[in-house]
Order: sequence, then C-alpha cells, then structure tokens
Amino acid sequence: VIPGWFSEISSMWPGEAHSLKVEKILFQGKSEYQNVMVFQSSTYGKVLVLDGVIQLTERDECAYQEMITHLPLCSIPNPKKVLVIGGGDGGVIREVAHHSSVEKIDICEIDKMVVDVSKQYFPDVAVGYDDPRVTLHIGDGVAFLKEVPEGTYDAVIVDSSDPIGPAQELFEKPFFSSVAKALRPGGVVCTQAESIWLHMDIIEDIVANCRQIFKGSVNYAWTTVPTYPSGMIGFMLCSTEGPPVDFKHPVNPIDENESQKSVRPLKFYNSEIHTAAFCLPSFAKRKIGSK
Ligand code: PUT
Repeated sequence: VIPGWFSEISSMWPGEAHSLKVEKILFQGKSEYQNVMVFQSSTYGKVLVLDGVIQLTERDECAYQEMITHLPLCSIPNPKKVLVIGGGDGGVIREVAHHSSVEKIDICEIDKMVVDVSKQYFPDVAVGYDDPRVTLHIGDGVAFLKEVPEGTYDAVIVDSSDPIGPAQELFEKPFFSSVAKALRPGGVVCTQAESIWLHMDIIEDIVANCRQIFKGSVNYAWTTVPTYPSGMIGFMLCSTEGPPVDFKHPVNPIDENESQKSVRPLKFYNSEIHTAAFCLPSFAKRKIGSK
C-alpha cells in the first residue's frame, strides 16, 4: 500500500489493484451492511467506496450510469414504469428522468447510508432524487421484488455492487426469476454484469441463467469506466416473452434537445455507442455469443 494513495485490493481481481492519489478523506462510516468512504482524489474528483471497492468517481460515473440506464430504456418504445434495484447514489434515477415517457420510478436500495452520503457529497449524482416521479424504498431488493404484482414494470435496472457482500443474491437465478415476473411481456432488464477480462465465469453463469428465464432476447453489452477493475464493466440485457426487443438497434433514441433541457445533459451515451456496446471481442463472443 502506497502512503497517500487508495488501492483497490480485492479477491475478485487478484494480483492487481488500481490506485488513486488521495487529497483528503471526506467521510468514513460503517453501516449495517458495509464500510462507506468518500475521498477527494487528485484527478477523478470525489470517489465513493463501499467495502474497499470504488463505486463511482465524479469524473467517469457518466459512462456507467448513462449506459446501464439508456441501453434498456432506449430499446423499448415509451417506457412508463421503471424499477431500479440498488443504485442508492441516485445516478441511475437521474438518467431515467431523461425519459419523458416515464411516469413512475421506484428505487429500492438496501443501505440508507449510501443515499445520505450521496446526497451530501455527490449532489450532481443524487439530483435524481429531486424528480417527483421517484419513490425511494429502503430495503432488500430481493424481498421487494417478491411483493411486486406480476407484469408491473416496463423496465428493471439492477445497479449492484460486486457479488461479494450485500449484492450477492442479485446475481443468482431466483432473483432473475423474480425480475422476469415483475416485468410486462416484452419488458426489459439491465443488470450490472462485471468484466469480460476478469469475470468470464460469473458472466457465463449469468448468461446461462438468463437464457433459461428470459424467453425474449439475452445480450451482453459493455462500456469503458477507467476507475473500475480492468477499465470496463458489462451489462446483461434481457427481455421477457412478448413484443420482440432488438437491443442492438435503439427504437427510442433520446431527443438531443429534450436532453439538453434536463438537469444534466448526456455526457457519454448516444445511439452509435449504444449499438457498438454489443460488439464483443472474439474471446468473449466464443464464450457467450448472443441470442
Ligand atoms: N455499481 C457498479 C459497481 C462495480 C464495482 N466494481
């Protein structure tokens, strides 16, 4: 460990640790679920860390939040009801709010400390909570979904941390079955699905489970995020049986003018990068392909 630097050490990426120079530690706390830390970095702005793992930095959070949200929502016409599981920092709901067709945004985050800390230290991310369409539920996403009446949502977005700690169940088959039940026919889910450089075994399991559960399309997409392990992260996009969804060709592009009027113009997402996100390197294509 280099003094004055934060190094992201985890058994999920053995033998490597990305480091950021720390200017000042702004917050350190322990919630019921995890250690929460915020620090000011020299080059990536403020950084949110949970159990020693970087969740977001002010500089590159746009790449993750915009892609995990607009990949699913731009793939279906007129999304109206959206559920976010996790995503307590508020960045995903900020992005959902770009879609004027959306009438209701539910968010279920297990850890209230993540919400409170984000509101205090990341106002440009937590601004999502100001939208009147948002209802925040503090609780376990797995339990929340079990109570959701069948066919309620057009889209579910699962913005989880890694599958060690409170998010573990969000990577398991029973959870995906509950998501499928909560979606209307032809509804879509987008879940955080780790890195093809580091976690091909996890991704293969997710793909196998999703192919059994989601009878529409099942696709893996990815984006660059410089401060995530291996500099990238992937998403699993699936649709339920019903009106077909072609994730690779957005049918609901975000109108540039409308997006400029909103709280925060898009920084990363556009329709070209949407389609490109589904192109996989050959080694990953051989393992997971697409349906
Ligand atoms: N919300 C995504 C976090 C990923 C951390 N490795």
